[in-house]
Amino acid sequence: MPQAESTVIRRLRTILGIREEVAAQDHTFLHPSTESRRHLQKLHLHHPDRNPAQARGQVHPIASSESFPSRIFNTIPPVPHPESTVIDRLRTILGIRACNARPLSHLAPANHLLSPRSWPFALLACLPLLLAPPAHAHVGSPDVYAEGNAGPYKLSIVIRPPLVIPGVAEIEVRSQPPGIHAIAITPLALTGEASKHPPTPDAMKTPTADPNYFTGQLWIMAPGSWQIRFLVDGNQGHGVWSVPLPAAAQGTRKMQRSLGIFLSALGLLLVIGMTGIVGAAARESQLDPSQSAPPQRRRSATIAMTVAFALLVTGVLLGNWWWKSEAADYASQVYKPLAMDATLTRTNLLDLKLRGPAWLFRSRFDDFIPDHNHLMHLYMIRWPAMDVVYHLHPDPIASGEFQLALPSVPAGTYHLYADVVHASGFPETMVSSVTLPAITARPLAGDDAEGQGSPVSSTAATTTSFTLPDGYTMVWNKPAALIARQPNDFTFTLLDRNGNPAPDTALYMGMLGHAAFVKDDGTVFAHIHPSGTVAMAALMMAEQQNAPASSQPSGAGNSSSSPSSDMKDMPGMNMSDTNPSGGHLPSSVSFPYGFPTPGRYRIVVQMKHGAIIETALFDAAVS
Ligand SMILES: [Cu+2]
Repeated sequence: MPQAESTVIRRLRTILGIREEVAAQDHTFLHPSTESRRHLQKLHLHHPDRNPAQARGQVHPIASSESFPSRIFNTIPPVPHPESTVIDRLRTILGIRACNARPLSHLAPANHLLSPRSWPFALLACLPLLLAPPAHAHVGSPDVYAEGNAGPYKLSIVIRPPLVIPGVAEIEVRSQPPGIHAIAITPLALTGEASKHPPTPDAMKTPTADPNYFTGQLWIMAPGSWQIRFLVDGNQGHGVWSVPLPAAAQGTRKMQRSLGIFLSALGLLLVIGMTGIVGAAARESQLDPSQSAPPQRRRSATIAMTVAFALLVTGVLLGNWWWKSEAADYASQVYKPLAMDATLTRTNLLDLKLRGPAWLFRSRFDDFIPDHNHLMHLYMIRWPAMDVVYHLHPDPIASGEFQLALPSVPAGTYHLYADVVHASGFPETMVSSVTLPAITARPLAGDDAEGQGSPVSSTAATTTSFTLPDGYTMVWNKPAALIARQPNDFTFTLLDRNGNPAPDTALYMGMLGHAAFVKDDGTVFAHIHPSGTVAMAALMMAEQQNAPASSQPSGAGNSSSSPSSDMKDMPGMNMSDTNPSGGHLPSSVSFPYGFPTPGRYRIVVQMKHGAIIETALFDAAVS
């Protein structure tokens, strides 16, 4: 028997993976006496090596003296957090790569609004839902176009944010100069603790033969104020740049009626079929094929079918209730625009009251931060001719209330577009309109600007030159074709009275130029700068975090773009209009942008020379 026993023991050892010499030290493993069991219990509770790492099943070297208990602890299988298991499975199902799918606890509290349990359901609930036109930063123009420097490399970036959250952001990069080996991208919160813990970056692909064109995708797991960090490696070393990305679910649309009818019919068929199966099972399952069912079995079949039908209907009703509650939960996260009431009080005092539902992290109206010098940038455009445009800067007088003493204004109805940026870096544009009488009041002052042109309907949308009131001219280097959603550089040059490039170009609110792209049906408004569509305040916040990231040891050259290195593109630090380089500023300015939809647009371009702010109007027909 002892021989047989040792064979069994050897086999068991092999199965359990216990090394011969280790097992030889303590046969109590397989023959535990009461004493050794007590010993084992004690070790289990008080083993000095037992630590949380072991509890998670991490490999631990076999200790010489207490080999077998250590080994036992080491064989404890990993005990994942139940929630993380569910999330991991869903990630696998949804194809979310681990590097992007960080535990939700890595998000800032403000971003942690979808509970880990609710987001997959929210995603499911909105799968068949299509979307309404988006609006938040800018109006109807959700794609991010940006241009900037990651160290020695110039990047032109397009980020197409997801329409539902969680969702995938599509990212394109065009780079210069050549010589970039790799670009990695990572999404992280713009502010808070989560902004200090970037997830493992994803490598971008070069899908075409062009080595300077990169594409990538990132999952945006929660609504909020995000940034995408670009880590570039190439011939000239390492560079980092971050682009803010305000992410919010844009809306839901009801299921198509025909699809609803089709699915309802299929569902009804399933319910009837299931009821029939239950009835047949109760009636005939225990009969031979040739036998017919006795009356008693027919009765019980009727009862079974009634019960089954009631249960199925209850299931359908509960499912409907679950679907509706999930849809309502998701709807609460859909972006709700901030509203603004504009009224003229006294002769020229424009009062702007903000109101709107508390939405996710927007619970207050007094957390705005200055964005290129001002808390609010107000574009006031006479409608529908779009022939008179003001760029003004109301001041806050109370929480959620701004006021402005209007300059002299011709009578008319004006569309108002007011840009603000929250402390989180999340920008919003409020839309309103106001009808004004002819106002004779103060002259323009400070950063205020005004421009007048011909009505948008009277021009042929072929304008490439605009004569300014002081004899200067602004010229648009217009691309041959303007196609919706295609990134373009919109380049404008200021010429003096002799038609030469303006020698006295100055910075206007820290930048070479400001542009507003406005669609003639009022559905699109975007206030753009040389660095793109991103709010300058948010861009500065992202930029300030890049210094530590670029000094990480992975970089070769370690030359992060510095805000002061290119003031005209990154006018973050000093918003004064003095020329930082002391020399001549370029007389041309370029804005990276892509029209969101086809149609007719008016482009309001502002540049400054000397102390004069010029406002030129151009028209574009977009196909
Ligand atoms: Cu601006």
